[in-house]
Amino acid sequence: MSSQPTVAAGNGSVVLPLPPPEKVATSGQVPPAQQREEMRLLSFLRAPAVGWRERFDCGGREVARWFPGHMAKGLKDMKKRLHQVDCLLEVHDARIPLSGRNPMLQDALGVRPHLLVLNKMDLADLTHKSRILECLEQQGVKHILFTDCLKDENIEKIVPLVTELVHSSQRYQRSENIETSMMVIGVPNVGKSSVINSIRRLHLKKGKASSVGAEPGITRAVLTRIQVCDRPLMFLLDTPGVLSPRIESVEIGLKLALCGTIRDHLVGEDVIADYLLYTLNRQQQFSYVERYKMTSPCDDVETLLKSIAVHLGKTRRVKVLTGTGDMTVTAPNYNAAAVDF
Ligand SMILES: Nc1nc2c(ncn2[C@@H]2O[C@H](COP(=O)(O)OP(=O)(O)OP(=O)(O)O)[C@@H](O)[C@H]2O)c(=O)[nH]1
Ligand SMILES: [Mg+2]
Repeated sequence: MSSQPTVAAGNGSVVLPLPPPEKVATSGQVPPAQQREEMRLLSFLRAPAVGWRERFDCGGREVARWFPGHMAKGLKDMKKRLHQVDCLLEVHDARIPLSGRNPMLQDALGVRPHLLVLNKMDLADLTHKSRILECLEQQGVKHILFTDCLKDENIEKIVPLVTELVHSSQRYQRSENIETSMMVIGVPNVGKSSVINSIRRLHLKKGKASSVGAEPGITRAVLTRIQVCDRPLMFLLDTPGVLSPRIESVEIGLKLALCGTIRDHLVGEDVIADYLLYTLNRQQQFSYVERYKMTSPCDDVETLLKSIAVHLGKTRRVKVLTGTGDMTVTAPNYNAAAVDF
């Protein structure tokens, strides 16, 4: 009997012999995109017959615990500086374009023209871009731009768009000013400081003016004005990320956590990993099977983390109590596995 895996049709007949995984992964003739599609198909076909979880069990978690109180101060400081500002540049993560924006920012500061920049487009699936734009327009967002700070894609569109917005709006007591001032707002870690640095690099050929980091909470206070362009003369005010204290649901909180907007330890690395696993499975994205050399996809986070820990060789020493005293044993390091996932 052949040892090749097969998939049985509903009527019991065998319909599709599957090549062994290594054959697919190493075949030199197959283009990488096709190889990836084959791997996806292969993982899908090896998936358990039972369906994936229909719902994510949030286990009675409370969103309120995830939001640090100091953010209220940030918002207060922003309001104080609003009189120096002609336009709001709201940066958000393009991977979650319809969730997790902070409505308080708009409520408190929204008297100015507003441009929504959906950054990190390099990490987002933009297949349904026109649908996203439609939904946002229905929510009243009129000016939207997708950007990627790593390649400066679309960054050059920001200055002309802001100039046009400011010229076609009421400038209040700032009408005598020749320069334009923008305030960059948004939830933490979406790339606000990176957008500022990219605009500045593009127009002034100057280096970083605002600190950037992979953790949320890098920008701590409303900063002094940073010049980003000469012609037209334009300044930007960087601000700390501010989350909404009234986040709509735990699931939206988990999406924000997955995008690095909330510090991992506040939510729990294993919970974030479990939500990612749930999302990937529902979208039939099984590349993790190949990445961690697993035999098939799974829907149980403990099984997943154990496989990852074993694959990465991530273990930790733990003390266990036995009848004859303490014993130190080596166990999989679930936390390290969750961080890698
Ligand atoms: N892939 C990708 N990463 C980005 C992009 N823009 C920023 N980043 C990364 O995202 C992380 C956060 O960037 P920051 O510019 O510090 O974000 P921020 O919104 O200012 O963060 P806080 O000041 O903490 O609120 C950094 O690791 C950046 O390198 C992008 O367009 N694509
Ligand atoms: Mg910042």
